[in-house]
Amino acid sequence: MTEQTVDHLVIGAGFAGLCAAIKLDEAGETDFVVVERGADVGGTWRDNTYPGAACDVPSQLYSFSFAPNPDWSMSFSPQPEIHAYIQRVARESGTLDRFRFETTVDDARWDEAQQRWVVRTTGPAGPTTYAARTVISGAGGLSEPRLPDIEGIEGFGGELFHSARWDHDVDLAGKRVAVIGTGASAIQIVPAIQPQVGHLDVYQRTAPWVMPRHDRRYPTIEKAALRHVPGLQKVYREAIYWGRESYVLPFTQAPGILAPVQQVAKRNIDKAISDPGLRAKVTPDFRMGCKRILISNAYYPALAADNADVVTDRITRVTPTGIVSTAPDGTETERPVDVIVVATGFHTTELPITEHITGREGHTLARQFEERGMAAYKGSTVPGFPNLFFVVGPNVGLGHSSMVFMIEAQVSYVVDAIRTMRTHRYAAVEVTEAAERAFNADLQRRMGRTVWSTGGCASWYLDKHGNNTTLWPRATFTFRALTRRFDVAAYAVTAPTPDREVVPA
Ligand code: N01
Repeated sequence: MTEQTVDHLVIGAGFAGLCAAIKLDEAGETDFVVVERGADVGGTWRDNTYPGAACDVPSQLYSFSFAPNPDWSMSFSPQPEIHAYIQRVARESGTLDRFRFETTVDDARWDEAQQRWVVRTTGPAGPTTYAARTVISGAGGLSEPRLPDIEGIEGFGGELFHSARWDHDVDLAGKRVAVIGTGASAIQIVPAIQPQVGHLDVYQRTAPWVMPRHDRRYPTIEKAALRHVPGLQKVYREAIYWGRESYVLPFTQAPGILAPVQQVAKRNIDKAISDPGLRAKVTPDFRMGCKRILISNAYYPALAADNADVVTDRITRVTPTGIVSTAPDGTETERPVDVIVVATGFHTTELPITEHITGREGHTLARQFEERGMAAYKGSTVPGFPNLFFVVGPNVGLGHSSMVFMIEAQVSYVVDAIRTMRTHRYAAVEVTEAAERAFNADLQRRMGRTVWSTGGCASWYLDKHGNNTTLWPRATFTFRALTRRFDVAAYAVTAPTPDREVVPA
């Protein structure tokens, strides 16, 4: 067992963890480690290698503001390019020497006497225990695949894998393939594999709204201009940012405004699908925006292809050789299948890392979230868990814009907290119950008017109590304003005096 003392321990090396590492380093907080269970940086963009994987937010915005990239090939870049971008930014940041790959966090426990987190990890060199002043979790909400609980699925005799764990050794050519799910991942997978498979069954529980994808390849001359014309990339970024931000009002206050946009999505169906039965099947029965709005020009044509079927009957069980579904009248149909692709999403409303984090009062954060609901102050801090910061914590997700923007805002809050702690020699900062409750009461009050609550759908945005614990219900610039400075008044602080006296902030 190795023991090591560090100032800061960052969990995860995706956009969030990497941003934290870079900004800590820039702030002179160089004594940190980043522990990452994968073998490389990239997080979700390392894990999601499925055919057709690409970002549905334009790359000029879905990238770090401090690391613009004039070389994006497309306005919506494919996954390999995004992963390569993250790798390059990591390499050029000079922080990689502090990344510990293939290292999992087994347990993080607050030690009140030491005023430090004791974090046990397992990595290639065996177990290590870190004593860290702060823990910054960039473990993300889309890291743990959610497998559907379907009778018999373990006994399936063919190949079966989750969209985020694509098995590239499986050759789909000519095979009978089933895709379960019709979310953001599935609608990219379906058109990418449909031309090569023998037969494709798409199991749809809820039809999504799918808008045309206005993608384009950047010509060489435009890339050269983006590289050489001062400020041009910033202009692109700002234009995309404000275009996206125009969705905030309809999403959060006036969902009716999206009615004409919904018509565009309907036309997208009618243009690609002539069969009225299939058109009806894929037309959503909830208001646009209630679930993530998807974009694709190829999804509906793929569903309309001769070798594809959309199955809307409920899946009742999986047999060793097929999938059995049941029609509303009780009729069962078994469809034979060689490969099942499970595109059923992630454990988003539980934040799996919280099972491994034990706070000041001796219980896990998962238990606290289970009892009180998943909530944090500004998506970042939780009472009972001093010096623990989230990047992409509760209610920081977006339905319309770039998560990288939110990540940068949140990291600036965390770094300012650490700066404040150093300046005032605080050993610990812990958000007060009152501040956290007031923040979330206001947030949930705002949720009442949003399309996510009123749009007539069931989505992973909502927890089992019907509370939206995942999305940010205001403008992203408001989030940035709220996180620009660490507001120590919302925190109880502990000074590093021998008697660990709590100092009112
Ligand atoms: O997962 P999802 P995803 N039986 O949870 C269905 C991000 N992302 O991996 O709608 C049958 O959205 C489920 O049905 P229903 C993005 O934030 C970003 O596609 O719940 N079906 C749904 O159709 C996104 O939101 C990009 O009724 C079952 C699907 O599976 C998030 O990742 C690209 C089922 C799950 O959809 C997750 O997307 C891709 C069951 N038991 C993903 N359980 C970008 O481009 C679930 N389903 C940035």
